[in-house]
Amino acid sequence: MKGVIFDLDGVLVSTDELHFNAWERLAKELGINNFTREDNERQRGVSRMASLEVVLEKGTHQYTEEEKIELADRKNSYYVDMLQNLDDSAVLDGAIDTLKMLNEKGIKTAVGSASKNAPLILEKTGLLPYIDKISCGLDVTKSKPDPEVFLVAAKKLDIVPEECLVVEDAKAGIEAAKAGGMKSLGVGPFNEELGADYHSMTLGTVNNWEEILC
Ligand code: B16
Ligand code: MG
Repeated sequence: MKGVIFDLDGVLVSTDELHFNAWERLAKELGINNFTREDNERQRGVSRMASLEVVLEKGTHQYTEEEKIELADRKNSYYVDMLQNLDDSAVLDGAIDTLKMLNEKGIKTAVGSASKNAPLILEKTGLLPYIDKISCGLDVTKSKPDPEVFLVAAKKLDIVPEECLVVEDAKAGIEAAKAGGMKSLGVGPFNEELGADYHSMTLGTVNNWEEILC
């Protein structure tokens, strides 16, 4: 492998709780008082507009496209406010050591994230110096499971997809990696169910990097 493309939320950092709080606040404002963590689980790795649909499904009101954009913007403003206090405590187990190991081996690193806030999150958590390129929600029009965000990352790294490994915590992300012709490593609580080529609970518990990177 010449490059490793990391999904951001759930792989390198955890901002799940902040997403949950921001969506829950919006839901309450819309009179939806039963937005749960299970609903939030379905928003993992999916785009902002698709995440909004998960919230709106819980209510009965029909919104126009314009109204939906306002609602998504409102949730994002709550989320971005919370991101101002983000620091390196949000970095997940093994992330820094893995990035350092790859940097030392001369393997290029990129982020491939659905989030339009990826650059801010990387800056706030101190991960920016370890990342060669960022491909995020600002670069693409199609969200995972479409491979676009990972193909853009590979292109920015100037590496063919077949020489890139994708690390993901969401099923849609693993499907996107496969659709893009890339090998995948699944991490997180559902790592065994994601259908990835390799899996591990966290980046810190991977014990076969030699095999994965060959
Ligand atoms: P934003 P990832 C994803 O990040 C989150 O997992 C998902 O919950 C969120 O809806 C999506 O980013 C878009 O984020 O609203 O900040 O643009 O896992 O792809 O790094
Ligand atoms: Mg993720």
